[in-house]
Amino acid sequence: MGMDGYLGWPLAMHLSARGHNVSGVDNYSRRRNVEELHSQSATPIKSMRERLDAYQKATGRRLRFHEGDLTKTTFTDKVIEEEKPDCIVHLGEIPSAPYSMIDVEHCNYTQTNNVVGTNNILFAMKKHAPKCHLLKLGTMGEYGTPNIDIPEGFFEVEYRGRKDTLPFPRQPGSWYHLSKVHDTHNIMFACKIWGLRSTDIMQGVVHGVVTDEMVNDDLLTRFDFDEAWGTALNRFCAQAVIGHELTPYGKGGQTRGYIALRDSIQCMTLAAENPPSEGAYRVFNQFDETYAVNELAEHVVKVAGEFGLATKIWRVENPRVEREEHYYNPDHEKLPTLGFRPTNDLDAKLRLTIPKLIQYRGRIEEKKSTIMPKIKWRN
Ligand code: NAD
Ligand code: USQ
Repeated sequence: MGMDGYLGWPLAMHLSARGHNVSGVDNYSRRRNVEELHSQSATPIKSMRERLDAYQKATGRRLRFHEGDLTKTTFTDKVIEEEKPDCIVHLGEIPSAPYSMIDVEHCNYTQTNNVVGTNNILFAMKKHAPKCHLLKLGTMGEYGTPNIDIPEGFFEVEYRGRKDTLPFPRQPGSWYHLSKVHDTHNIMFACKIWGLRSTDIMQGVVHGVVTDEMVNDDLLTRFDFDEAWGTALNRFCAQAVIGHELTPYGKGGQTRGYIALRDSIQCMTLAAENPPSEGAYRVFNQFDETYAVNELAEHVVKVAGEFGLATKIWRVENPRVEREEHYYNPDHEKLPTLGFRPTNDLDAKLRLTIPKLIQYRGRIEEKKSTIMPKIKWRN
């Protein structure tokens, strides 16, 4: 679900390359929503039809595809009845915190799209594919930034002399992140009452653009850099390439988990190929390392310098309401136990991303007016 997206397209190719039969769903809303904010992907992405043909030409393998909207119950029901999947990787949501903070329409659009789409999948699974594994992309941002360690989903609590294992508190920082919390509760409930099985992935911020399956540029995935659709490290790389100052917000001590695109693909593949048992709801925290945004900016300045790019850091006023200096220590043991190993270190990953963006510098230049943040958490 969400096969036309930043993660969906490279994941579909990777699963297909491993011999799985892959079918995708998308309504192309990401393309429209980016256009709505007058922005574009730095990489020139092909239409889905062209992507499917280019992939077949390069590999001899064909991916299946259904165009449609997951919030339409009959559409989602029909796709799952027809495909009877063993595993659904659900990436088909609106992923932008700033976009959800624009106004009531964007908040409601994000939350309705995400919560209703997920519920339609759960009900269709119950009816047509009750043994299917739902691999759902949540976000590390569900937990927020508490002043204690963050476990993988659940923790043991002792209160007034009694003990229990409970879901770890969620303290998200945007209407978008809240939509993921609502999904988490709905999925956990569906597993409990219907015996469905699910892995809820709390993923950190993804960065990078190149994966092994992108053997030519017709197979590239999207790469966004504007204030709403670009994520921190990707934005910094794009900024460096056009000589724009890097933009850590506020004090720049905001710390998050970050994961490279190819590592995210590796983790989702491991989770898909190692499903939980019937009725089980499990949570994986998925990231390579944690970094403060100031540290990210420093890494980008250093690696961009190797490509002859002189880059400065500009601490801009923070448009968000968030802690700018805080404790952050999330667990991430379950995926390494399944065999996950990050492919290489952050600087080596930046050395793959930056040259790819240099190739498409003109497309970033064209939309550079979308870089500085204008969407504010408190209007
Ligand atoms: P994306 O927007 O590029 O991909 C999502 C795809 O789903 C898009 O192609 C979009 O058109 C499609 N879609 C959305 N709503 C749909 C609907 N109602 N019906 C059919 N298709 C629909 O986003 P992404 O960056 O690839 O993220 C994928 C998932 O991973 C999201 O759930 C996101 O919240 C989560 N995630 C992303 C990151 C990140 O840094 N990119 C980090 C953590 C979690
Ligand atoms: N930030 C800056 N400067 C920028 C952009 C961002 O300092 O130019 C800061 C933000 O204020 C925030 C941190 O960097 O403190 C991360 O911001 P982000 O835009 O990279 O990430 P976020 O809004 O949290 O959302 C992204 C994806 C979302 C995913 C989430 C994972 O868009 O889909 O769920 O990362 S996580 O952050 O772990 O929740």
